[in-house]
Amino acid sequence: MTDRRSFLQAGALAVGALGLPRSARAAAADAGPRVVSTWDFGVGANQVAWKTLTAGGSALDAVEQGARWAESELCNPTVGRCGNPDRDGNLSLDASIMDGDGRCGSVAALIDILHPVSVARRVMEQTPHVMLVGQGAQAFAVEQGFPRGKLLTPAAEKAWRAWLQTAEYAPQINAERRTLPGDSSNHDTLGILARDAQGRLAGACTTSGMAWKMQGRVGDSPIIGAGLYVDNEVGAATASGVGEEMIRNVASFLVVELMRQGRSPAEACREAIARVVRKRPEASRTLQVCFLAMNRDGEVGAYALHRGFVYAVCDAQRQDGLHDADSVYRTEQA
Ligand code: SD4
Repeated sequence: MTDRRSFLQAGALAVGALGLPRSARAAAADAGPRVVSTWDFGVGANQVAWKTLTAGGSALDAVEQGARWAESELCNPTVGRCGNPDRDGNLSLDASIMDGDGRCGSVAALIDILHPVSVARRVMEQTPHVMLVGQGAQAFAVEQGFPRGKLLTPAAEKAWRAWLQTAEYAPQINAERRTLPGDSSNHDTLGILARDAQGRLAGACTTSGMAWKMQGRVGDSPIIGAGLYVDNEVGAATASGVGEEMIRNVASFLVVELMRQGRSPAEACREAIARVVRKRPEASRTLQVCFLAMNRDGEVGAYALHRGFVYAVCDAQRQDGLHDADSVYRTEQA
């Protein structure tokens, strides 16, 4: 039952989120190809994706290439080969990929394979399934010709040993901004969304998950609808931050559905963040959750719980755009 207080709250959010009519926004948006990614390293991922698009690749090819760049080229403590391990010292990777026709694939808790996003694409293209996990995902990857090898870097192992001193699991807001060596960064998932010249959409999401997670823990990034969702009719959304909150709210699907109902990408992301707050108001003070969305017209929006979430936008005008997302809590807490 809706009590008066929650009704008023919901009403206030709805009115605040009405924004521009869809047609006006569509006119404002440039209908050309565009790639958007989470965090500042998204600039590099976007540029790789952009090269793929301008060379005639599809949106799907573009997001895969952008994500692969983040998984290997970038030394990032929460994506790919440089990721921090779980509390037992295992580096396990999660990734998903989806196109606007609803085709999707994902892998979770994948160990010793460098490119989870490409394995996710193979799951999508070569199997009757959507998601493979753990040993099964690894066996499939090896069968598909992906090399297997230890990925944990000496720096990540050192950070893990340092963490073992206290063994306290406490995700930090915007830890990706701490770039000091040996630092125990926590949030750094790459979510990447692309729109190609034909107007097709695709997205990918790749991560090593939360540092020091329990063995077997799966976050939002490989869960279709939580960390990533794409629909050519409407738009695409991806997420970064503490994945449990995205899973609870099926958040990327929610963002796309809000856009379907007429919200702009920014309004949809803001409403999804409002749901996270309503569901767990106390927890939301100490956790970071971030959404990034692009509608089918190429209009981009983002919103976060806490200040500090940045996202990268790349198109024909500018390949290195970086923007601050608006947030519920305005002061930087980390
Ligand atoms: C997860 N959402 O596994 C990921 C972590 C993350 O930026 O986004 N870090 O919960």
